[in-house]
Amino acid sequence: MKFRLCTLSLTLLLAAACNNSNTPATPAPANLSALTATTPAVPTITSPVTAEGFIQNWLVLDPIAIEGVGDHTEEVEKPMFAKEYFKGQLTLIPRDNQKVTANGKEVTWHKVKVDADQIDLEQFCTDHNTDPTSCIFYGFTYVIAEADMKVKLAVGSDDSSLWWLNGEEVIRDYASRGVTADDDLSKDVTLKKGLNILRFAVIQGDGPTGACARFFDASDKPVTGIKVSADTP
Ligand SMILES: [Ca+2]
Repeated sequence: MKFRLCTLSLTLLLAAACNNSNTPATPAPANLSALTATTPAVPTITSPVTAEGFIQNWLVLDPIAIEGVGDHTEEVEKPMFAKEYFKGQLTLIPRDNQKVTANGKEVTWHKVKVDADQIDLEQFCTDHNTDPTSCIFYGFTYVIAEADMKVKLAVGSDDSSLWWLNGEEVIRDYASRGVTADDDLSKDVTLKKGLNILRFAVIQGDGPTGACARFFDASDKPVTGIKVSADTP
């Protein structure tokens, strides 16, 4: 071990010696940057979920057009979910009316308050004069819990969808389907006391499109004691 450390030190010294003396220090590795990333503040404007636990408050990005949507299969859509369409796609803390450039086109985040259990993304496109076909939607909401709790995320989507809780992928389903509540259930995940962040991506082919989400507790009952928010402080 000592020898390896010495070798490492020597390598670093040689690298420093070879470096131009005016060159700034090497930037910190990406994992260190992540550790120092700003923690989002807890929103002051919050809303309850429905009596059945459904989340009604979201920030949704205008649809990003994608080519090749047809079969909602892993083979076709895995690369579509993997692609980076806009900077900070999975780390950005969006706010209402914020604009980002995705695939070279300006798109906007919109605050959405749904009346029913699901977000109607086709209606969302009508409301904002965008095209709800062959596209991918990104959504975001804060989930505020009063205590740590072990839960499962339950979602429905039209069509395929991918969901992240606090940066961790928890559900991915390739499917051509309408929105049905609880079509997909995550493994046990933890809602932390305080602020949590839930994100989704939905790939839409044609026709209707939408999504819904709620949490189930350890007794398989909908979690209703949480607050949600689409109001970034
Ligand atoms: Ca559809």
